[in-house]
Amino acid sequence: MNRPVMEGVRLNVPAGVTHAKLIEWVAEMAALTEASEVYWCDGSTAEYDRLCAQLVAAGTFKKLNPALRPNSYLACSSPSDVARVEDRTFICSAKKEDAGPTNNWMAPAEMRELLQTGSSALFRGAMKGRTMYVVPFSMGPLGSPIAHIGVELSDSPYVAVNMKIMTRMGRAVLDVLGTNGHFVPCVHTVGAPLQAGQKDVAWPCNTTKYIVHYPETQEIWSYGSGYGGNALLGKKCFALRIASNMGRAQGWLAEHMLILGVTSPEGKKHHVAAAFPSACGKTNFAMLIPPEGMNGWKVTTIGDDIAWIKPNADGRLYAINPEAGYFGVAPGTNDKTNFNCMASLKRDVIFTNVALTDDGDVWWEGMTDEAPAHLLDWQGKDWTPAIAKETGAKAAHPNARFTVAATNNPALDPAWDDPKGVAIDAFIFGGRRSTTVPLVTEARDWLEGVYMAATMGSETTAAAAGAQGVVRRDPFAMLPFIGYNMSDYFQHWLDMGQKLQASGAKLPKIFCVNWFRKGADGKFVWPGYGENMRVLQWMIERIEGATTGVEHAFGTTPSYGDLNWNGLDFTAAQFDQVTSIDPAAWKTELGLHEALFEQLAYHLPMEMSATKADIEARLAA
Ligand code: SAT
Ligand code: MN
Repeated sequence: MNRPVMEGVRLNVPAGVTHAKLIEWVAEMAALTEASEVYWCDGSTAEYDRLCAQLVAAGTFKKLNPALRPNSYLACSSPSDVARVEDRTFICSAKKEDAGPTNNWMAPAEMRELLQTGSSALFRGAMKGRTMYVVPFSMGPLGSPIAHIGVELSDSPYVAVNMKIMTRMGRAVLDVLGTNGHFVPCVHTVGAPLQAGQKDVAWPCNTTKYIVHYPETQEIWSYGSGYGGNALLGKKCFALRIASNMGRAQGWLAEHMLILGVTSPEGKKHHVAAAFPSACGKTNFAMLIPPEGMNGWKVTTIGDDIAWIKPNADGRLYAINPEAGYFGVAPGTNDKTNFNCMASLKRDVIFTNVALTDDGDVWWEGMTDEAPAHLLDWQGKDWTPAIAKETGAKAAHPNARFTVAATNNPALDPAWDDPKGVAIDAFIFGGRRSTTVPLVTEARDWLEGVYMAATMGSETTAAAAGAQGVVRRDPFAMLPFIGYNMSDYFQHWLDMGQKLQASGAKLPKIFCVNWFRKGADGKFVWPGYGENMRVLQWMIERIEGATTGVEHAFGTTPSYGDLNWNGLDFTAAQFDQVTSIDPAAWKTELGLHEALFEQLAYHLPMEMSATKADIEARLAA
């Protein structure tokens, strides 16, 4: 059924789509953005192939050598559009206090004027000369009681094909929506309208960028970027920023966490959810292969980036992965750091900002010990090891990414798509810290765990635009992703714990880890990757009540003899280097906790300062 709108653009509503509110919104957005065409994605493979071919013709994609990397593509972005833009990300709640001091805020009416209603509003005419893709998607298994639906309107076919991999996308979602199902409206434009006859560029975007969320009306508006979380709006914008608001209102958690299953040699299975900031190894941890010497242990992946966690009737917390694919960091990924990931990337991949080899395959720093003799770097320039040595030029951008379906992962957990989710036994929180924070600490109770997560610090990475390697507080690894006031978020975690405890359920244990302590030589002391299984085993044994640890000022840590060292030569002295507690460093650290609490004073739960006082008293004793 074709229904004309004012400007004469056909809406091309597919037969059988009867959701009046959806159709009305699409019409309104087509009129506002002056898109030249409207196309509804059905999510089929034929459509994916067609759009990819179109992206190849437009110069956005290069098709990789099908003999080396079947059904795969490389996209290289504009150098000004390579990562999330946190300083351009806004939470436009009605009240500023509800966005809190860690989010950028603007009054909704003011933002709407700028984007939508003003005479020179940015979205006005923003899609001129472009097709508006209607991308219906489900975050979580289609029809699951934990899942939620969104519809993204985007003028980027790159976004449409990435959404096909990253979410359950297409016609089936519209069928679940029916005539009046609830969906989160997400509007995205690269902000590069084309005048009649104007030739397009390979990666259209705008130097002005806005990533905007209206929590009260659950809307997302994204302008000017085509990259990652700025543009694939199901991910950070919906599944974290908007969903954290939904979770707060409805009594559940939307977290920046991987979910993995871990099976012991005896066949007993546990599930853990682990929060680390972007580009700190969530994907590697979620696909971990236990080292030799730990035969019989097995890790399976439920998710690698985001967890939606809801209390079940049995009193336990159940988690689903709302996504259907991985948008992971390529540099540093190799057969040793993440064998399962490399296996996942053998085919059916969209690579963004990695380097192109002369035989039409991809390469990135760390993929092989030796770099190819010649490459085209992520900006299409000649690259050789000699040039790199001289200029420091990277072949792949440090935030280069792959987009691949979860079903490509050989370690995929059989329950990854289970609408009911998996019961969580433990939460892990970890930052990237070259000093101070020990390898692993177990919280003595829920409150102590919430304190650990809330005060977590991490060195910044290339996943966000801006300075790298700077320690900043990144509570729950959610600093860029909490869609409301952070103090209220801490309170929500405390309330959830209290409610679960009141129901008589056994709460998940909470652990804090740090794989990144460095020695005097500036090198990581802990070998990491597969060896993290040793820490995971200790956690499982703690959950089972099968091992001990040593209590200290902040919690409980294993002593050297508590970890399984079978097959690894790691001395007690090295162990001391990654677990030692330096009182002076901790004094400084607690000062940083205090600075965070001062910043978050409005609504900060009293328990936070009280827990800090307890730690200080224990440290002084
Ligand atoms: O937000 S992205 O999906 O671009 C990557 C990340 O920061 O985890
Ligand atoms: Mn992430």
